[in-house]
Amino acid sequence: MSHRMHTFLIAIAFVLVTDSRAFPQTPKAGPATPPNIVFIMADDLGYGEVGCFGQKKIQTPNIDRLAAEGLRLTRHYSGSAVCAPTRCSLLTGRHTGHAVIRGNKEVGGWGPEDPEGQWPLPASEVTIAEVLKARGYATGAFGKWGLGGPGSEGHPCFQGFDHFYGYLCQRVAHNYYPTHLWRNHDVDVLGGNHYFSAHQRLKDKPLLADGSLDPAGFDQFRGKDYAPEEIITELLGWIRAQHRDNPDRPFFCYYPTIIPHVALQTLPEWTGRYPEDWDQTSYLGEQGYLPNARPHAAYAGVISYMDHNVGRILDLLDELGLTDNTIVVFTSDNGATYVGGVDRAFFDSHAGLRGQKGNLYEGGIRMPTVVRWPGHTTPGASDATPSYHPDWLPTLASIAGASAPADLDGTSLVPVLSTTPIGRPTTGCIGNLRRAPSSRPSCSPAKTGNPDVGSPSGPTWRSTPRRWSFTIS
Ligand SMILES: [Ca+2]
Repeated sequence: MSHRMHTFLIAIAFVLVTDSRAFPQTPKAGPATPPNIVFIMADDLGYGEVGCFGQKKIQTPNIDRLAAEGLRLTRHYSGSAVCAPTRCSLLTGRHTGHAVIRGNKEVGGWGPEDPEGQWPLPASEVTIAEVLKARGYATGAFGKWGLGGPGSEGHPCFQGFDHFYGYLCQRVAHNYYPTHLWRNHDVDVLGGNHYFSAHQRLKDKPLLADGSLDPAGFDQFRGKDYAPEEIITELLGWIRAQHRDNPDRPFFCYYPTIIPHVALQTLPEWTGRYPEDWDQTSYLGEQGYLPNARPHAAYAGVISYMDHNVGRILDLLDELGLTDNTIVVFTSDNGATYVGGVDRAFFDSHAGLRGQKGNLYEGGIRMPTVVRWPGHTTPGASDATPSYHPDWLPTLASIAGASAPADLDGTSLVPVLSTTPIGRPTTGCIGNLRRAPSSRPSCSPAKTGNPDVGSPSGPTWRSTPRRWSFTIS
């Protein structure tokens, strides 16, 4: 075993395997006025894809600002290596050995008339939103839900959120120009868009008469109403309304943006910020999702647009005088993708870490994470304490002075945020579990096509009746 692999495996063992029973989550006396909480989660953003985590090509000045004013967590891990189980782990404080959503299990279908949604989060689960709502918080979610479709018990409005706007269904979120989004239980029609599949190919490169590329040949993969812009507009309006109508009531704003998850559908003004010579060839859809005339520039552009939206939130907090009493967290849900025209090597998307989305190697699960908590985090600091998404429920409950369920897997990071070392227990798991709790979990190398998944030298699974955990081979 190489030294690098050995180091990696130790890290996996240390981080991924936690047992909260050694750390009961005793509610703590909270402050008289709990802080507002803005929790931003990117979608498929790699560890090295923002400037403050080493990115050289993609401009992310606002996330970098957040890091300069806050704390970087340099060994913070996602709840899973794909979308839905990460969201479940994050919101319920349980790792994928205990969490009820363990894979992107679909409900409905891929056609425009098929029902939307993924396997719903059961009503019995307690989410961060429910914990904070019980403490008096206003709660809003904006972006990609993925834990239950329309009318299901997993719907965000049945899981503690007063207000939801965005995509309920992850499949629909493959298209940045959907025919509709959801506002609470109601369809919000995006009248400027017409339905088209987010999974298409161009047989031939579209050319002009002189043989040069015809950019208009890619226009069929765009609409007029750009969902990420609709979502950030709703979010900013909601924060503004909270401040106007309930200035003494703290809020929890959960922003699981769809960016930079493919399809590559970037606003032209953001693609145009990056060099023409980055893209000698177009992406015609060979690896799924949608073609793009300038895939490198589009990928960098959409991340910079996401960063711009982070900046709009920070600017609004400044404008409303809320910055000093608002904790802002930025993280991602899993590593960068390997499909849809994304070039991880070009961007060094994982800062040299092995693996990618869908992997349980570092590239799949170590997340670029920043926390700004004025008066607590040290500006410009970083901390390498292993931590992961299930830690956020007990952390935010502690900060808010709210009561959290006792049987969580996460551990409060409040000491870490104040740069105080904590010891961590050493059992638990992060998994990419695609099956029901009663069946054997799988990393499904055949499905992902990733040679790193389930390789002989990688983590393997061991099961007990209510518990899954890594063993290290
Ligand atoms: Ca994702």
